Amino acid sequence: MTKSAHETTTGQGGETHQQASGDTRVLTTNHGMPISDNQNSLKSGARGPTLLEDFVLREKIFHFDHERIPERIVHARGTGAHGVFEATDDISDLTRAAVFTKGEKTEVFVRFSTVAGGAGSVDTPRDVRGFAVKFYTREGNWDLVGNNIPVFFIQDAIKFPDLVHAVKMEADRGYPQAGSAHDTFWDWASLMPESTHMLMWAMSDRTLPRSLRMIEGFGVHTFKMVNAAGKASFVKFHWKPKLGIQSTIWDEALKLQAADNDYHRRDLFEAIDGGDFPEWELGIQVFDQEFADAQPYDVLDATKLIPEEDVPVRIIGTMTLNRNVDNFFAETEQVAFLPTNIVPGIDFSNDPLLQGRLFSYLDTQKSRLGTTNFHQIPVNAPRCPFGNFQRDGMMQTMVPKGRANYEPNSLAEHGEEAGPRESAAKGFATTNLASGPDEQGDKLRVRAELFADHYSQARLFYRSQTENEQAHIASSFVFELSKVADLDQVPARMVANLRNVDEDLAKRVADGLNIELPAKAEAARKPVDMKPSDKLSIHKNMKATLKGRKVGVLIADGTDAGELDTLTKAIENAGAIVFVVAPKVGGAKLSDGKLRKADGQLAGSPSQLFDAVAIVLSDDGTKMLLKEGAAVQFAMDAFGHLKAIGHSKAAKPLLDKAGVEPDAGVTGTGDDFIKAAATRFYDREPGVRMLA
Ligand code: HDE
Repeated sequence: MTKSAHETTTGQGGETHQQASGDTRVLTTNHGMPISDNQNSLKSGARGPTLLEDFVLREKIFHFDHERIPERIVHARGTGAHGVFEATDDISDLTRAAVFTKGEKTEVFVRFSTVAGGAGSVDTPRDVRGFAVKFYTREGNWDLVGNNIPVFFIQDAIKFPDLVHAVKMEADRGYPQAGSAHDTFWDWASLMPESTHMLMWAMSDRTLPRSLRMIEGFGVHTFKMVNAAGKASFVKFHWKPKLGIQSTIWDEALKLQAADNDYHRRDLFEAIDGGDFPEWELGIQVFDQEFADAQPYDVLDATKLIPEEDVPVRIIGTMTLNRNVDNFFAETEQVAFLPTNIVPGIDFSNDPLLQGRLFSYLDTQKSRLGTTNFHQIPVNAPRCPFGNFQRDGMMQTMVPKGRANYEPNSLAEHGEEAGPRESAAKGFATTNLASGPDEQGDKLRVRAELFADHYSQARLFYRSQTENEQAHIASSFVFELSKVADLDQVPARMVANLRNVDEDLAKRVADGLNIELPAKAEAARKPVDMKPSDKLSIHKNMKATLKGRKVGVLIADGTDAGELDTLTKAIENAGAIVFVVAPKVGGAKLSDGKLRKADGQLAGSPSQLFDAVAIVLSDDGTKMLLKEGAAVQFAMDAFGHLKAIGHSKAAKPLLDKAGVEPDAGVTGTGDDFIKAAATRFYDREPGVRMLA
């Protein structure tokens, strides 16, 4: 149902209340009084002063003045959507959580985010993406607040404020916004060897997603699952996108920032709006104490992952995002995720990063949303019945009846409503399964022994990448470190750390910066060689598909109508969206004399917005566009960003001018293009840019 502006939604059930006036068409004050004039303030004479008496003006401006709430200290820029999770496998041997009953469907709300930038920053910086899912289960809300990278920068929550201060805009100058390529971040990172593994991921194409629909998600920490008999197992959570993982490349991401600040949120919104619902599979890695004890890393250390080759990911459900929010502020901005939102059958581990998070998120919601009653905001409220004896507070919207606001009470004996009671059988119970030695004992400000290995998995990650991906990582380090003013100290310190990861990588970065190779940093614990894991590479796991993709088709006056028609049908049949670009947005007059409307004007629709492009022009159209820089750039960037370019024969001079050289990705406009458009041509890269 589409709600009109004058309706308000309140309460847990999301029911719609009509205004007190009884007439839903009449604009009213917040207190229901019908307003006769909402455009002119009350004045003493037509040119006289505005009167204090004007409560309509006062209420409107008062409310407006307070429209903003503090943005999230991290993950401020985000976008959300509703959906459903369906459990597809019987895992009652592992957990008693109702959400995992085979066939059970649970409503979800997901918020994706960047980490460092403010709410008004861009969608495509090099940054980690938040992947936070709220499951409204029948046993209460379960929030799986993860990222698109399976490890984290630090091992202990006490370091988080330092990490965040270092990466966000610098304190004195207020820039740079939304990026890690600056002094304070690399100063901190080069002094923090435990961040090295995460840095490898951050410098890889993982932080340049093509679409939020094409990212993986990870719970990061080790959690526990507990079955009905109380038996606990360790688990790691994974989200796998059905569209496959797909990233852009750095030059493309930079240009995307200029072409469309909102690239990712628009992409997600439009896909859902168009009925192309993004889907992920939820998988778990399950292991026991014996496995944990045998690994060269600590499973409680959030800077480590468990290779999928060692513990395969078992798929247990599917999530489909099928509904956009009705109101960005009410839902996406006000949604409050809490790692402490857990349900019976799932439990925490002693990961010291997770333990710190269990404190942090509740605090932050009170500061952001201003009240302890933030759980009553519709997007946060459980869908199952809930109740306790917590009462009152700012913005209380529930109206509990009767006197029962304490326990124990015996009010029921007098026939009064006595309120809810705890249930040992149904309730959450903390498991006492320890994951190894030292989980209890003396009070110490220390970390467990294996946490001192900072490099083995950074090496594992690097060595699991394709040659091209390794070159991207080396080039990202060079780019980011070249933005550091203190060239003498910081980059050298970073490269000294990288020598513990991989000598070749360290050399490439030093070369790229043109600095001397520094002495190797001393490692707190000698790294070990782990077996490379193909699953850590994007390129080794990419799907050749046009599903969920967008193809830009450049046309102009004179374009062959038949060729265009056949091509667009073929693209659509392959599952992609066709976006027609023309010099004028009103369209182009095709060979059949008919006007073909464009979806975007050439100057505002550069090729970085598309996964592949086709250039369908007549001789005259080509002649005209040879004089249009945006058209030449369209082809040049598509080529430089390693995309397929399909073209009509007549368009060849435009491609020549753009420096497009023939290769497997440069095709005609027939089937060869449809096949090529499903992939990218990474082999082309050494010919178009110098990588480290
Ligand atoms: Fe967060 N994090 N975080 N974080 N985090 C927040 O909570 C924090 C960490 C993650 O879309 C804040 O509501 C601490 C790891 C996501 O609303 C805050 C530590 C992971 C989101 C906070 C971490 C995350 C947040 C800011 C170290 C991946 C966005 C606003 C112990 C597993 C959720 C808010 C959304 C948000 C604290 C580390 C993911 C301040 C103290 C590790 C996806 O509470």
